[in-house]
Amino acid sequence: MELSLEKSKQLFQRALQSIPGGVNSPVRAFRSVGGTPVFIKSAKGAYLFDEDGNKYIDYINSWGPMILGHAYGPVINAIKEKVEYSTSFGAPTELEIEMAELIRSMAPNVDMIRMVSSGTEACMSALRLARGYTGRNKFIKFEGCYHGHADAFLVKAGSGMATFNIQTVPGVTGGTSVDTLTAPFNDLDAVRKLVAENKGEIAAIITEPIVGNMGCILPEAGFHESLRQICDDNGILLIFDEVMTGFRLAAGGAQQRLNINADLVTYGKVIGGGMPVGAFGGRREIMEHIAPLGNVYQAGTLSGNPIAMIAGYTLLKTLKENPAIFDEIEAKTKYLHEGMDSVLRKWGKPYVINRFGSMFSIHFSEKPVNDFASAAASDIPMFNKFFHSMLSQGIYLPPSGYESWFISNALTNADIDRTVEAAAKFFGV
Ligand code: HOZ
Repeated sequence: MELSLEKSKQLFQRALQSIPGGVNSPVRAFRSVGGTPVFIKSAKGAYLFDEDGNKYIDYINSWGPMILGHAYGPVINAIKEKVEYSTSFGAPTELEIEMAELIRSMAPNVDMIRMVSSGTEACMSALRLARGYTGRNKFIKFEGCYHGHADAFLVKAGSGMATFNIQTVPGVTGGTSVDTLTAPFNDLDAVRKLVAENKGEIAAIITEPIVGNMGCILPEAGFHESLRQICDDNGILLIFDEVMTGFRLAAGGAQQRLNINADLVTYGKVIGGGMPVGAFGGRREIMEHIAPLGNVYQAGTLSGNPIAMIAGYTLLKTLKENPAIFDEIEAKTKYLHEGMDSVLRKWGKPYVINRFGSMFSIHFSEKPVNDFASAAASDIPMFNKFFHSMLSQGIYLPPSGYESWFISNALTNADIDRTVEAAAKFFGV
């Protein structure tokens, strides 16, 4: 079936005149999968509706935050009520305290938390804090992990950097990236080697505990436990980037699911219920180095913005009060996994499904996909064909083989059945 995308095509042509690449974030331009990006008009529950009136089952969910589906009633009503009081003050509010207290009550090992406006800001600020606290400059990140677009992180990064095969970013100076050390995800020997070669110089190891920016990639048994130990033995801070996993995998995020305490943790879009929010938090003695208590400077007029706070607060409170949601959403993801598995097995060619909680991805690969090299070796052109077939059948997957799918609890088993049928049609089984 060919979708009618006339309006999207017109809008894209118009967008190209005034917005670089026609989009405000590269992956959504569809350049790697090809074709015209779909322009979205509205969304409700598990569905997206585009400008041409097409309906899609959504497996992106705004890259994570729509855990309870789009336009979730209590979040929308809370925003409507709050907006009457003005949209920004640049001054403290009681709601920010309530938000901080709520996050502390849910996330392990977070004594204090500072709000920012995006995951990028959260990771950038957490790294600055780790450097300021330890008095060291270098840090280790993993190949294919994406921690936002701050200069220091744009080395061997995943997400759009991987999608567009960008090796070095013009504008990021050698001086900025010289302190960024990289290791393959799941490769403890590489981490130990870097730590030994840079003894006493490494401020932090930052990782996505479950990676979502090279597809969904899982840690091997003992990986995070060993990272924790290496950090403890060497005075290095462990930073968990929970922009995707926080409050999605469990009330206490990946820290709770993996039973690992990070020293600092970063959050993003989830804690704004889809509004532009980020945060970084951790142990009191570290967080007390942030200005105005300490000299590690970090600031923002829109930090703790009341509309973003009420949206996030309402979502997180719902998740805290209804922990069964995490089981339900995981059961749905498992159901999707089983359905896709049965289709792909009949197809008979190599594939790998990775799943953790409500994160999921399919790589067309003969070998296990557990790091960037194995993700990059998968058949990306095959993914691109799969993406377009699914899109034309009303299933909206991430427009890149280097992104995780995110499942919402608004999704029904009937939606999943429809998704699996669409896949079966593509694979001819
Ligand atoms: N970097 C995001 C996914 N990892 C995509 C952001 C977007 O295009 O909205």
